[in-house]
Amino acid sequence: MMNRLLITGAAGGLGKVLRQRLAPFAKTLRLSDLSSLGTAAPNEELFQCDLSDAAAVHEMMTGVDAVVHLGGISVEAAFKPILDANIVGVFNLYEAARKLGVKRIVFASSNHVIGFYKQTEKLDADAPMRPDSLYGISKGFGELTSRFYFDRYGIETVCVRIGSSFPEPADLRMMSTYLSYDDLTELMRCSLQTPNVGHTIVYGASNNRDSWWDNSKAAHLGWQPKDSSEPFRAKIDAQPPAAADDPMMVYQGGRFVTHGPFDV
Ligand code: NAI
Ligand code: 15L
Repeated sequence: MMNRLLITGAAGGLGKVLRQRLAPFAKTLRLSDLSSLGTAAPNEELFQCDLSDAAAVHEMMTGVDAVVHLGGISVEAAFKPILDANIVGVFNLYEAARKLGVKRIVFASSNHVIGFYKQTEKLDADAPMRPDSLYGISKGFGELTSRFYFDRYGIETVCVRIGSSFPEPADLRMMSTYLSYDDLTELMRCSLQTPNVGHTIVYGASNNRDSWWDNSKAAHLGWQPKDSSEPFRAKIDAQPPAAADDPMMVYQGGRFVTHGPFDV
């Protein structure tokens, strides 16, 4: 078992889930966020900071064995907050990892790095990025940064292109992108514990019937999703149908392709 695992973005939706579920895999969880993290349990250390603050990020990373990096802006937004949280934030994280010798990071990337592909296309890890938003661009920056820090410094990263990880799918698109919390947890465990992951890109989706993503190039992780969106199909089918040309029905990133532009 590792000594200390850092989870950034621990006050967020997935952070709250993984705070509970990753506890068995480390003696100590260090939890970080810009927002309040509540009260520390006996196995927890809390560290509130802004990812854009390099000195604070260095302190946050001190004494850590591995990181699950969830922190940052998680939807489309104006460029400045995305620049600070997701671009400067990821750079600060990797620089701290380099200086402190942290050797494994699991990066919460997003399907929005490939969101401008049509839903008729099947993608694997080698598909060129086609971001659908400034948010998607920032996740692409994170993936490229992690690639560089592996090639140059040997810091291993699993980039998880998370689909839609919520208690249940909200619409027809999410029937393809849904990632259950159980499958997410197991994917995080595999990403943290598999030896020699190098630099891996994996799509984070459950075993959904109408998936667009092929994870054969991440087979070495040994991750086999067990859930699927099928139990929710009747509920989603009961929703009023969207028009065939609604971006939700056309693009892998759904309506993210239409957001913005925003003022800086
Ligand atoms: P969330 O928005 O609920 O959580 C993100 C957390 O990051 C928040 O608690 C926020 O306070 C924190 N944060 C934002 N800016 C920060 C900054 N400058 N410094 C420190 N902390 C900051 O998002 P969620 O759904 O929990 O997602 C977690 C990660 O997974 C995000 O990176 C998101 O982009 C990614 N992701 C999530 C998906 C999902 O379906 N939930 C899908 C694809 C990617
Ligand atoms: C994401 O990247 C977002 O963080 C999440 O809120 C959802 O919008 C998800 O993608 C999705 O595509 O459903």
